[in-house]
Amino acid sequence: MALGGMVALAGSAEAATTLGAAATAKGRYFGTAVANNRLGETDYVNTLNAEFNSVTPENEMKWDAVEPSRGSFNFAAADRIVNHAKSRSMQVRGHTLVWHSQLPSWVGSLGADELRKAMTTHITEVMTHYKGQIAAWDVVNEAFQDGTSGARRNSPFQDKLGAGYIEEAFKIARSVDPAAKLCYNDYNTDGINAKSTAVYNMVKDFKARGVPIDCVGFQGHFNSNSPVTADFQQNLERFAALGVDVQLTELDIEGSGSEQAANYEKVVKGCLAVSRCTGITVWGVTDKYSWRSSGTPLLFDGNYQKKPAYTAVLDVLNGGTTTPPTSPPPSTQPPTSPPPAGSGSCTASLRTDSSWSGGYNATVTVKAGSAAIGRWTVTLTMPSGQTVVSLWNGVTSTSGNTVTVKNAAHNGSLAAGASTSFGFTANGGSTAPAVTGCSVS
Ligand code: 9MR
Repeated sequence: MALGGMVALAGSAEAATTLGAAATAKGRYFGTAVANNRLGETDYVNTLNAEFNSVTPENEMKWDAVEPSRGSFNFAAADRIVNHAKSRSMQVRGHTLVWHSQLPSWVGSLGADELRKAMTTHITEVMTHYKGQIAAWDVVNEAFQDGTSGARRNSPFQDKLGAGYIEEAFKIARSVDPAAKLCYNDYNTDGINAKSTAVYNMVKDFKARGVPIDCVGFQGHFNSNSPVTADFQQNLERFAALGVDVQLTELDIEGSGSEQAANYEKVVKGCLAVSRCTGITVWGVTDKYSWRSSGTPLLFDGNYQKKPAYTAVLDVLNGGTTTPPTSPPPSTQPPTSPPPAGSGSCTASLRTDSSWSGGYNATVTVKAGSAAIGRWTVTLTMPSGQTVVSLWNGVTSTSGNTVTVKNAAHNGSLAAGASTSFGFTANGGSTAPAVTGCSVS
């Protein structure tokens, strides 16, 4: 991947002057959604070329654009974007192969057998056309419902092929272009909540059964109703711990001025702190052409002027205000001489981060006593009927209503007085469990 801009020397420190170059220096890409019909506008193209090193066609690779009628493919608009990207050595994210929206009506009217054939043909034709040119594909987009059910969204695919359509799509995709990273992409999954936990459980199941999946896209469409939450980074971490890359795929944050800048800063810092967060894509170059233009959610205003949010993002990427990564490598460095196993003490406390009828997410903070510790074990007594459905940054076992959580490989060693945390999602009630013990055995 080539640089999307110049690297300049600022004073004695080397600071990149464009988003693409700054992200590259951090081992990431910085991309934008691109609309084919804007490629004739000079300011648009100049900004795109100067600042970004990855593009996602905003609409041009969707089913209605590339296969408006069965078996008749039209790649002209998407090709123009891909060719532009290639000519500037930018990478391309493919968006998207299987989605309930922007789906031509002929697809929805097929019976199950024909729909399966049509899905197979669609994935095969589109991925073959772009084989070798796409860094990552959003193979399946937005397959889960909003809200607390954790259920799959109704769509022709879900309703006629069953939930297995998702893994069918990923398997076909792998066979067509084995070099492309295969992503699941969704929105309202940017924090720890019932929907993101449902996606998490699907990805975990895919990894356990060898269903090919390489990455999860978090769209990142934020506004006051859907704010950047404190557990944003933690959510990325729990997915990364499953062994997939994570990417911010459609980032935009409504607002203006320093408040918008602060939100962008949080999100970009969150990505930089997670080593498997491989890149960020904002959902458009300029506020002028945003899908929600009135919310002015992007980094350049309608006159292509850099907004405070732009400066905040560039500064974070340049490391000016960034804290070092916390995961991985481990957030707490092992002490230089490891404490003997079983020595020291710890305490644990639990807080509920969010809850809904029938479940909740919680974080447990584990703190070492006055001596360093090398490992820890926390016990929780669950209210009857509750089960832990996913847990991150710890290793769990259950016996009756006692859940025992031991440290993960990276967070057992704590200096005296230092703390770490693990998180989990429970179903079957929303009453918090009791923390019944913390030991270093
Ligand atoms: O930005 C896209 C807009 O131009 C289209 O009209 C819209 C139609 O569905 O899709 C927008 O992009 C969506 C993306 O493909 C998937 N996630 C949500 C995005 C914003 O709606």
